[in-house]
Amino acid sequence: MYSTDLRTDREKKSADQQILDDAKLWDAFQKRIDGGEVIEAKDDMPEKYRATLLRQISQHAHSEIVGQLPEGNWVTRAPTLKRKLILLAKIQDEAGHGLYLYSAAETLGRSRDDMVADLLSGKAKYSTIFNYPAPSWADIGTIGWLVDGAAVTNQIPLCRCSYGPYARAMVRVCKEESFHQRQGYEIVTVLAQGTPEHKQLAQDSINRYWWPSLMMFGPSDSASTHSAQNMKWKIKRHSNDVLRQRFIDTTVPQAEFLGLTIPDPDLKWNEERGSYDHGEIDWYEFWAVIKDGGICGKDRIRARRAAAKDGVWVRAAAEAYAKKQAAKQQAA
Ligand code: FAQ
Repeated sequence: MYSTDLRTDREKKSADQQILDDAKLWDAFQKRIDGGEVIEAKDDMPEKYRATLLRQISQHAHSEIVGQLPEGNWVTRAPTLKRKLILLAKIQDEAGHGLYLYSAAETLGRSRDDMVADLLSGKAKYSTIFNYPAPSWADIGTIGWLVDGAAVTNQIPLCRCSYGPYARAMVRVCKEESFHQRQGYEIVTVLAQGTPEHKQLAQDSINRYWWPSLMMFGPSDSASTHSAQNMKWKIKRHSNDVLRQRFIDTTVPQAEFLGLTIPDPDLKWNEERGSYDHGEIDWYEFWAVIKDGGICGKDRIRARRAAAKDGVWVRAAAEAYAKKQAAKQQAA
């Protein structure tokens, strides 16, 4: 008899209808996913699917862009001209990955300017790995070998992600990341086969980067908030722990081949599982780097803000040029 619901019967009916319509949409959508269909930008999709994709793809794009910074610091100090050229090409690839990913994210209805604004304000996340310093040349090898290696392990399944624009962007990204992984391993190989001092540089770098690389796969499955739903929607094809284990199993023999040690005293081959057992990841450190930016977080954001400010005239010039070209074409 008494109610605080002030809606008219007609309004109530339309709200109930909306819930029914949403349920029908969700049901039909899940059937499409279960049937292996690819979802395209103009298709109907639940708002949560759109939002979680936008979140993941924009974080991924930011990671590619911020990821250029530790390597960028080494361009002027690369030991030879050949190394400098390879490093420059790799960094350019990462910029390209950022651009494909921002474009894929834009198909979900948010502008690149808005996404970048979130990065610059510190609101948006990017991979924790790029908040660690790269103080030696060996780190450039290790970033290629371990960081790109972890990235490509995580990203190959994304080529089969249910959202078409993201999946298609990932195909080229993965080809390039595989090349990055190999060039990194080659740098580490040269160091490992050099003088004892060279080998020590490589070992110190693995000691720095091993655990942060494992953290790139995200929290353990029991602490992952998005995994269950995103696997149901086939955005993710495997859980964080499954991919992390795949990376460990591939990488440990590569380190052994070079006579380098993985800094994990609990690492040992488990015959029964056909896989390596490993030590506990320091999740306190992981969440602290996400929350406070770790050692380099403030520098990374400062560098991106400076780039945005210094690049204003470049963007204005590019826009003016594009307008001039369009006007010329129209006149012709
Ligand atoms: N860092 O529920 P989950 C690269 C956050 S590209 C920071 O498990 P999800 C190329 C997560 O966002 C590297 N935050 O989340 C390169 C969520 O927070 P939210 C980047 C992290 O999405 C190489 C919360 O924790 N790759 O390296 C991290 O299901 C060399 C709960 O986590 C990608 O982005 C982290 N490590 O799984 C460039 C790949 N982990 O948003 C230059 C695509 C988790 O609720 C040089 N992304 N969080 O506030 C993915 O596959 C997924 O998003 C995961 C996380 C696996 C990263």
